Amino acid sequence: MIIRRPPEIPSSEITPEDVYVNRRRFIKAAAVGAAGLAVAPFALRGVAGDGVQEIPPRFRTMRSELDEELNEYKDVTEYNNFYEFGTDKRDPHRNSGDFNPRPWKVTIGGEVAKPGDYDLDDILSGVTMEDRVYRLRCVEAWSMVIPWYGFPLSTLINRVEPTSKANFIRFKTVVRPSEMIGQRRGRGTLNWPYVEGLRMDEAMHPLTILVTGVYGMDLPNQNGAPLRLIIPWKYGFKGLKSIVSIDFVERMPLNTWQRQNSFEYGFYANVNPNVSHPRWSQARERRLPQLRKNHETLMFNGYADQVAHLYDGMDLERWK
Ligand SMILES: Nc1nc2c(c(=O)[nH]1)N[C@H]1C(S)=C(S)[C@@H](COP(=O)(O)O)O[C@H]1N2
Ligand SMILES: [Mo]
Repeated sequence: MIIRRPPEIPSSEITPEDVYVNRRRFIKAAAVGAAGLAVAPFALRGVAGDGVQEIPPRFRTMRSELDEELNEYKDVTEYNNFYEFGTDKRDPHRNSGDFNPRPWKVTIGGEVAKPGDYDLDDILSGVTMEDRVYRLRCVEAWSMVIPWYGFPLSTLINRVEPTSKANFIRFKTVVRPSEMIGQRRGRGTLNWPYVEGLRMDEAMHPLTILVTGVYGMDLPNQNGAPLRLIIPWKYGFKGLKSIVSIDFVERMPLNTWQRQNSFEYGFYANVNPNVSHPRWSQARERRLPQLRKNHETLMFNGYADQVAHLYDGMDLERWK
């Protein structure tokens, strides 16, 4: 996002069309077979390449609420933004193998009755995990449909009992230059730690989730293991990864991309097809694995009915 290139996708990020077309054609052809055989194409879309698990069967028929197909596990886990591991879309998958997300603690502080260093296992004990299929719309104008595995952020907020002064929440990503090549001296692209923030009503909204998995399995390192945030009506950069601290604060915190370039990025970052990025239009998006902007971008990324009221009376061009 900081690299000044023409707005279209750089050629280095584009998988040759024939690769995708052939793969898709193959999957389609296989899928018309008998019901029993329909398992086979799905397994092909699984994690077999990584050699560990198979995608759980419930994802075979899962679609988004707008009846969209899920993106393949491979798209979700090999095309990432996680600048701590490098700025190329393939870097996080390639460079995050040495990162160790267990054990993990999250420091919760600021305006709460129950601050402390919480063990992740303790945070997760007693919460009900669920699959949530959301569109992820990156500010760079590409998108995916992803089955996250997580729980509402509000569950954790209620547990730590914010005070009446808690108007916003500030989140931080871990800093571990020894395991994160992008954080090493001289490689600097951003100021670390990566920080993000939400207004309390946004944080409490039932669509806002803390995520520990994708496709029902633990998050791979490149997707923000072991705990990350997802706010589906906002640009992807609000969903910070590998969270180590959550602070309840009175004033609106500064977030990484706003600090980096406040002309281009704001605090709210609500998906809005009517407000262009200074360097490109946000009216359309490229749904991976497509090469062209083949989808219209929807207001609030398609979640307007649920969230538009949060911004009643706000000038969305000013509060971008
Ligand atoms: N700590 C951290 N979190 C981050 C980023 C990052 O560079 N560092 N990139 C953001 C951006 S721009 C996007 S689009 C999403 C991508 O999430 P995904 O790779 O799981 O699809 O993560 C967000 N969270
Ligand atoms: Mo993004």
